[in-house]
Amino acid sequence: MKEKAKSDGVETVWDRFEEQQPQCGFGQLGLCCRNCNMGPCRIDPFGEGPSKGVCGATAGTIVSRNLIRMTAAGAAAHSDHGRETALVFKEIVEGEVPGYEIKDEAKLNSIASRLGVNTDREIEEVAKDVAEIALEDFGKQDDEVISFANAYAPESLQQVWQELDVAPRNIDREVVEIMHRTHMGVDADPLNLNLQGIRAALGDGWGGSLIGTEFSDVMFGTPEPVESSANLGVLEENKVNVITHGHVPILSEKIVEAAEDEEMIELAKSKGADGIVVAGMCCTGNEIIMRHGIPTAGNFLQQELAITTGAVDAMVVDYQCIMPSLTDVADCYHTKVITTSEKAKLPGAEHIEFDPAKADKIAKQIIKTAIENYPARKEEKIGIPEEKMDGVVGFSVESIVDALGGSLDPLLEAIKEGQIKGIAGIVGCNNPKVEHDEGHVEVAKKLIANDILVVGTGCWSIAAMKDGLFKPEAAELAGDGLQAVCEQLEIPPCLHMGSCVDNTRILVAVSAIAEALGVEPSQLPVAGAAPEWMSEKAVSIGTYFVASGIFTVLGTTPPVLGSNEVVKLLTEDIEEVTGGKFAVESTPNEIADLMLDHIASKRKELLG
Ligand code: BF8
Ligand code: SF4
Repeated sequence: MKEKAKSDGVETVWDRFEEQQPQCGFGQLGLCCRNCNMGPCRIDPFGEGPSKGVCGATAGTIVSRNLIRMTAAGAAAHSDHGRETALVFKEIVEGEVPGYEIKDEAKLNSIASRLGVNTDREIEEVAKDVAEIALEDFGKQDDEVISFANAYAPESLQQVWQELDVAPRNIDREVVEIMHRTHMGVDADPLNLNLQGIRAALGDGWGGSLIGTEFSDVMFGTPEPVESSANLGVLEENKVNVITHGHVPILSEKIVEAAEDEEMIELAKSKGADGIVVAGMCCTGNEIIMRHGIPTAGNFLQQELAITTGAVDAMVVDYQCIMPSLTDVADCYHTKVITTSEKAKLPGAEHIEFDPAKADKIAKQIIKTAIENYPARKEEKIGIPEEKMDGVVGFSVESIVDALGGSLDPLLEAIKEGQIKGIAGIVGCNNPKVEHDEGHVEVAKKLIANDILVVGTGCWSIAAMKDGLFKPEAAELAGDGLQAVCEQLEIPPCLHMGSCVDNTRILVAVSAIAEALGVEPSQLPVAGAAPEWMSEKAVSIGTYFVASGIFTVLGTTPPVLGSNEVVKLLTEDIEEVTGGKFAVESTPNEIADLMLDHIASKRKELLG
């Protein structure tokens, strides 16, 4: 597809990445500060030029401020998504959004029970209280930990947060406080700055993202194993192809429904198409593949390539990870890029604003726009690759427990017996700094070969699926122990747990395992990795995992190397307090080795 792009005269992310070389060294090290207009200032990493900014800020201050601003943006993105989900949920209860419903009452009751809400009432009453508590977590002004973190995080973990004074008090407030503290002339202490970064990240993982996941399950159903397929080959030449790209299931769920509407299918046929294909991309793709088995066209680095097939009649986007280049690429074909969120408009795109109160009508309007664009295809530019891969997805914590026969015991037993040596979470993006998907796939393969059960989310999941790792037969690539477990349970050795907000499913799973064994999450033979991460959301994710006791390996270097103090804090000192820490390794082999070593040493400590 890269070659097709070239011959069609399309510039891609890889071309622009080349043009950016060499990238700015100060930026890479985190040593550039633009936080006030006495600057911009930069610190000489070699100690020959300035060691302080105009205001006197040191490398440690500048690196820390820059890093936690990344965390703030990531936490904000996730949590704003979570808020949107909670607001629609509240509107369901108030009867303002007729297109949505409470689909999974059992899940709602389980959330309510965790929150201490009385479930012995009409479901609407329960829902009202749960929605109120969630929205309070975004707005309350006291210093108590947010209710969701309090309800979901293990007691021992919360104690650590209290001791460090990093328990999140309000999901939004922690983000605002980062912006305040990093303003010129406020917090200059690297440790203090990073602690606030941790607090905001915890507000994301145990707050905003968690609310996003839980409420989406209630409204759209908790995922269960379902077969589907992934890669650009899921597009069909003779059908209207609609790609839904972005993050929020509130829109993509409705797109899926509208495309199944008889009236829409008839309209597509009247334009000469055989039907309508909806395919996902990035995390909104993960949301609809997990819940409905809707195929996924690709992950982050494939968004431009999808349009390059010449067969995408509309690419519908909401927000996050949407490249502004999409409209340039679309200009070379007939594709309509349709923006839907007031928060995320693209010059050159058609804007059809989504409003949950008129969800069905707007979703149909979007599908109709795609259908009407079908006859505009440029025949000579159509070229859909054949590649697609099948697999089983849909592994929520609930469905994993079901697959295990109703309790975690068989998994714990397999870990104790050594059939499964440990559990690894692989998450995150694509990044042109890494060969597309190679980090994701190779790390996963090495881990399963060593009897590590792999779970993951985000663009990792799509990479793994395209490589066949979600097929039950992929168990053949696993070590003997893991293979036997997979065959017995009829599951693949790598489990798709959802979108990036659904990393909270991993937090919940790890907490449940730790509680079942009566230990801290940090004592478990568990490790995480983000081999190809690029987004600020990934910074927040990595931080909340480390602050929840999980050893986390990054495959691309975060901009912190300009301060030894900060590097030591994140890769060594933090382990003494939270039990988790970061490491950075660039090759998949080394990433997997670090995880294997960590898991082996935790096994030894835990099981002898
Ligand atoms: O939230 S993994 S590139 S799509 S940021 Fe984006 Fe990264 Fe993909 Fe989903 Ni997550
Ligand atoms: Fe320079 Fe300090 Fe202003 Fe940053 S805050 S730009 S280091 S003077």
